[in-house]
Amino acid sequence: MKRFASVAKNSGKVKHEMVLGTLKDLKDHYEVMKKNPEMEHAEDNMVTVAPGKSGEIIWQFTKAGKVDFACLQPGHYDAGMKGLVNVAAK
Ligand SMILES: [Cu+2]
Repeated sequence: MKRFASVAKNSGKVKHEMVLGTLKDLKDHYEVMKKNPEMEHAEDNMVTVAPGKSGEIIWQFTKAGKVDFACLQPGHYDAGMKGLVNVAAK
């Protein structure tokens, strides 16, 4: 259905990531990240981006609706690094 390609550019000074998922999955993962801040990710629904670098997520959505995303680096989610991808029906 909807193919989503997102290039995330990190122009900051610290590592960020973009993770797509349900709010519950994001929050669960965030708790794990707080205990393991050096976690590296290779899953398709997430990308970790070092300072000055770019990363990409390519994702196939199967239904219309809103899908959450967030940066799960410790402290970042709490600082408001989150948002919604709006998947259109057509
Ligand atoms: Cu971040």
